[in-house]
Amino acid sequence: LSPANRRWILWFILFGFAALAFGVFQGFVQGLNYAGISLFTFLPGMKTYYEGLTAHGVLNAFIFTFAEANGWLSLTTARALGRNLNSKLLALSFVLLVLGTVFAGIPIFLGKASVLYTFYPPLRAHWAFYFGIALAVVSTWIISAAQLWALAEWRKEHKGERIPLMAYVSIMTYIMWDISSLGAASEDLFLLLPWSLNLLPGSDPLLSRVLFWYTGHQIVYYWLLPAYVSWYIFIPRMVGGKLFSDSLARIAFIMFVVLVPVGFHHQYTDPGVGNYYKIAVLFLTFGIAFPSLLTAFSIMYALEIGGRANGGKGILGWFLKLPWTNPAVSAQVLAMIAFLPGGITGIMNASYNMNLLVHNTTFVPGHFHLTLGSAVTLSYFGIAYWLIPYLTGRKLVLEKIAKWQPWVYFLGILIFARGEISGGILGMPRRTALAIINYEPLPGWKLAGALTGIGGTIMFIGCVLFFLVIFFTLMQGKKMESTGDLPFTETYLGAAPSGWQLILDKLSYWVLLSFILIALVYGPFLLTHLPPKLTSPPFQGF
Ligand code: HAS
Repeated sequence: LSPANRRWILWFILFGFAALAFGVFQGFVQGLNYAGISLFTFLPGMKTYYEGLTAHGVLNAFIFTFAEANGWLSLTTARALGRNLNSKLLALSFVLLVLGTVFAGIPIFLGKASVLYTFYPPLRAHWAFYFGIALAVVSTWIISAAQLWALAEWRKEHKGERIPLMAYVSIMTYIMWDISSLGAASEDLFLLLPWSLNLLPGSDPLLSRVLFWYTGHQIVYYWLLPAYVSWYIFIPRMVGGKLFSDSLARIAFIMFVVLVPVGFHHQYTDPGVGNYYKIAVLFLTFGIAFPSLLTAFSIMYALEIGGRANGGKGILGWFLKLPWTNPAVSAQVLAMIAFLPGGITGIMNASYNMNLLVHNTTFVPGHFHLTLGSAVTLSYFGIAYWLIPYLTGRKLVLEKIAKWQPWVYFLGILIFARGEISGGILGMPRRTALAIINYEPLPGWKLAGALTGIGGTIMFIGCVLFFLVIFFTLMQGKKMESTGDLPFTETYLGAAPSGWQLILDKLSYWVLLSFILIALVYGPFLLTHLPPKLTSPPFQGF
């Protein structure tokens, strides 16, 4: 890795964690809200509940995830292809992400963009907010361009060879995101930004929501797949095992690229969306859960191979023999375990009649803190425990704290999610400042809210411990003589040089298939809803 590549990748990783650090303070306050404790105005600059919730969502769901994916998957692509990514593109992408964060962040902290991370019109934010979000998305596209450029160069020198698996999964993640981000990006650039500048007479809330959720479901896989890259490519080796099958891993990533049009499942209760769309995405959503089931099989098998190699016996004895004292492993295996109920609650959300019960309740944040808040965030904690030493050449310090940190966070998330999920089933509303409004709680809400507050506090402590370890590693970690190579895995069934598997590497086929499916699901809607009906006045003008 060239010094310039290494530098920009490190900056991405650190910037992402800095965004997470700011965001989790807001998250802590949001968790306490459900326990009836109002600290909304306690944090500097925060005046309302919705300001804090917007800051929490934007910093943790967008900036943290974009920065980590940009850095992490640039590294895996560069190493797998044996060539650096274009450093100027990495630098440009980083600068745009920082500028995007500043542009989006300032209006949030000034109370001029309390529109939450879903920014539904007719709620209207300051134009700088929409501009900042656009810059952040463009920064991800630049990384994708850098990856594809490196792949094109690699292909010239490796005619007829299979794309190395580590590069394949990293590049497919970004291809999936390129296709998926088009909805919210066009909403932002063509509808909301000009509207916020008074260049358009009004907004079209229905069309905007549809464009947002077209991206809004797939963004969850842009958050998740970098963790899958680590689970597929690094965890098997770290636990002493091997990945089962190269092709099975490729097939899982292809499914994420093809099954893009599922966003309408966020709109089952939306009266403006017809039944055709709701039924179509119901089946497609069950389809897109399937590659995660493939992943569960592949990774569990790799863990079992490792556990047995370490002397584990019996049906589950191998599980205890995993290298639990290595925080890079324990954080990620705990992330996987949290993802089991995270996935189950996702499938419950996707089931139409169940969704009617839980939509807009705390069940939904319960689900996404088990997925984004655990599967993804805990995985990044685990990755950081070896990646920061690798990138900086400094040995990890405070190792005892690092060993306990994933467990503290994991315990927190279990209690938090138990509160949110049970409260949600009992109708406890999400996005509501329960601590300050006058309401009569339904039976069960008090216990659910208290568990949410307690779990959220423990999660927050888990985050603080992580930041302590990383901060002191950067400041005081002993310089190592060599950092070695990335610890990536071997596969039992490797990439066959010929046969049917070759089709898996024809990336353009899968992109084409994805666009056909998108046209079938979204085409009829767009044909009947374009041009936009810009008749809705802003709810909150500037
Ligand atoms: Fe979701 C809402 C459906 C996955 C995030 N989701 C959200 C929102 C977010 C989010 C942020 O259908 C709220 C948006 C908002 O603000 O309104 N989601 C799904 C489905 C899946 C799913 C079907 N979601 C995710 C992931 C996320 C995420 C991943 C973030 C990273 N979600 C929905 C729906 C809604 C929704 C509706 C709308 C709800 C509403 O009404 O508002 C699936 O992809 C999940 C598949 C996952 C699995 C689990 C596989 C397990 C694995 C671990 C293996 C374990 C091992 C270790 C190896 C099937 C891979 C085990 C060892 C042992 C010894 C046991």
